[in-house]
Amino acid sequence: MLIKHIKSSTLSEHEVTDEATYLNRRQLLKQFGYLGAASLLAQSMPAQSLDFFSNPKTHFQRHDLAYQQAADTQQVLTPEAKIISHNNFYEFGTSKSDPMDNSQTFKVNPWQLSISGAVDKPYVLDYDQLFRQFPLEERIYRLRCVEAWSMVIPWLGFPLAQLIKKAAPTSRAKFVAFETLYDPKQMPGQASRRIGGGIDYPYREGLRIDEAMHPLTFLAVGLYGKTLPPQNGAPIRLVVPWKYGFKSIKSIVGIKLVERQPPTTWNMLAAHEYGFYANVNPEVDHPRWSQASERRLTTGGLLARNRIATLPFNGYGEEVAKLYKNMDLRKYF
Ligand SMILES: Nc1nc2c(c(=O)[nH]1)N[C@H]1C(S)=C(S)[C@@H](COP(=O)(O)O)O[C@H]1N2
Ligand SMILES: [Mo]
Repeated sequence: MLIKHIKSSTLSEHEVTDEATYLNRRQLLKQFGYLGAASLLAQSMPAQSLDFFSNPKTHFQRHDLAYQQAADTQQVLTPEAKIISHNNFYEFGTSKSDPMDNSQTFKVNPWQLSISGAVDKPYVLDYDQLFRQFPLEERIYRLRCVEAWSMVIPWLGFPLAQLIKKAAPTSRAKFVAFETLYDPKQMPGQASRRIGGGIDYPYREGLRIDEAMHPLTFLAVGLYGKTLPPQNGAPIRLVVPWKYGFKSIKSIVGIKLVERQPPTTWNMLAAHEYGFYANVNPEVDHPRWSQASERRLTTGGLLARNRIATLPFNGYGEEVAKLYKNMDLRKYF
């Protein structure tokens, strides 16, 4: 198999790549470029840390933009332990610890992701192809949940645009519809409305085609240099950094190019609270709470409860505000 999949539940302390080591590795990558850094790392890192960074077969690419962005804004990466234990993945239960607790036997291999609909060349990717079909990059993105907490996460993956282009979309492709795996035997939240928060599964999401093709829109197959743990959406999940986290659908099996705006899970559940667009917007409050600020989950201790101002489009406005130029963002929230 291409990448060793370490189950987070079975990890002992020394096996977890700590954030300091991780940052050093990023430093190395920056100084020497990927190839030089990779060979250095292969010699200096303990065997259990061998992963995307040190495996020449994974085509990992340095992504200067991401590093630049992190340095400029002085973002502190959220510790890996937090990212993999504080999750929203209602298929495995509605409390923050449920996804980690209930997903460790979730089978991600074999997997099939189909790309279909208004395209000339529909295709299917199997598990190995998810990691090999497109060059992998690292992107450090802020993730802002609609519940007003946020993290800074180093993802590994590739732009959604590459996957879509390969399918040769037709002129009828105006939106993209995404679907999570439906497997109630593996996902207790799909087997019980009580456990699954009353959602009508499979979980569904959607983007306008120009949003989907935007270079920031990302499909992640890893985080912190390793394959995704199940609770974060293994083996492949969407990441749209300027939108509320619920748009970033996990464990995707279907991507369909469609003519009309597709139904989306949270909008179906409560249309007055969750819009189709769901762009992060400090000026448009959720009916039940303010969106003006957020709790940034960073280091432990006091900083873990850091309250910071929420930025329009989650701080990515320079890149994406133009997509919504003539739209009333109060109406299209
Ligand atoms: N299939 C599916 N995808 C999902 C969710 C979910 O419940 N089911 N929750 C969403 C929400 S509300 C958020 S904030 C992010 C959380 O991603 P993370 O757990 O990796 O931080 O996943 C999103 N994707
Ligand atoms: Mo969320």
